[in-house]
Amino acid sequence: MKCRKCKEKAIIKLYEHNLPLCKEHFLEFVEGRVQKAITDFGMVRKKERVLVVISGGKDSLTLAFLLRKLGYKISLLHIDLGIDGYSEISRKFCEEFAHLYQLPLQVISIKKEWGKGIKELARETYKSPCSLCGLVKRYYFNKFAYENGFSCVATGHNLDDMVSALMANLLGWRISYIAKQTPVLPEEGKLKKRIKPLVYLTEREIAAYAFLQRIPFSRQDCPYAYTASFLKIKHLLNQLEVSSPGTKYSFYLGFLKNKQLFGEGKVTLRECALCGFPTVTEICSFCKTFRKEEVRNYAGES
Ligand code: Q46
Ligand code: ZN
Ligand code: ZN
Repeated sequence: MKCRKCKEKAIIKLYEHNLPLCKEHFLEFVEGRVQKAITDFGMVRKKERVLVVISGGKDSLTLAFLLRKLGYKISLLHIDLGIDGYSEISRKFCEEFAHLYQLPLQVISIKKEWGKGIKELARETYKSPCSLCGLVKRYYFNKFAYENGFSCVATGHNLDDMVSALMANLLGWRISYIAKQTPVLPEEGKLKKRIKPLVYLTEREIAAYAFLQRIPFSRQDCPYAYTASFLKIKHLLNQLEVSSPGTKYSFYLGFLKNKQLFGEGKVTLRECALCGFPTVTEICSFCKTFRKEEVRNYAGES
């Protein structure tokens, strides 16, 4: 198999594009896809400050690596979830990455903030670890970006993540969530812009890029990953992709062309009466979950 561009030995075939590439041209391809996504969707300009959220896994660390290589001004944020036997390793990879590439890293520790890890907090608040984790991460990313003058928050969601989330929401006809599966969610008041520059790349392409660039990343899975229903959808979509290469890519591009069918996913936001951050209700979900006493006092006063 020869590289389509230079006829040297190919190291990978991108089935969805029917494209064999050598190492040099594959690296160029990946970098080009990230820059194209940034340009196509007007994600960010080089002079703006980007907060890259990293978990220690391959997608978020590869995103940080790529944005740095492409010349964007980035800082890193890691949320230490306090999951014993998992979070220590994730954090170590984030710290090593920041040190290796000389990037500023901020760590928010849930145990330090709330005295307990996600597992214990989930039990106390009658939520599943994943729904609490999602709530906590979204709240802290946004708060940190807002309070520290970042223009946007970048996450490592790839094409497989976007397509499986889209599919899961389509199966449940959650229209407002469907509308939100876009590469950019615009800024709204204190809600910072969120961008997904890896949206044109598959998990396989990112893994190959990380391997070739020798990016050290954690290979462990979160102990709660098995509970996420979209993983089953990811698996089904992968089977479909084997028989019909390019299905995921064309499905997602088709969504972007037709997304107006699902409305704009816009809701009227106001500021939380307790913390001041955006919410659709009087008090945000974060405060309802973590500031129960203040919520009771507020309800008593009003
Ligand atoms: S980290 Fe958090 Fe995931 Fe672990 S607890 Fe669930 S949501 S599975 S991306
Ligand atoms: Zn080549
Ligand atoms: Zn609040």
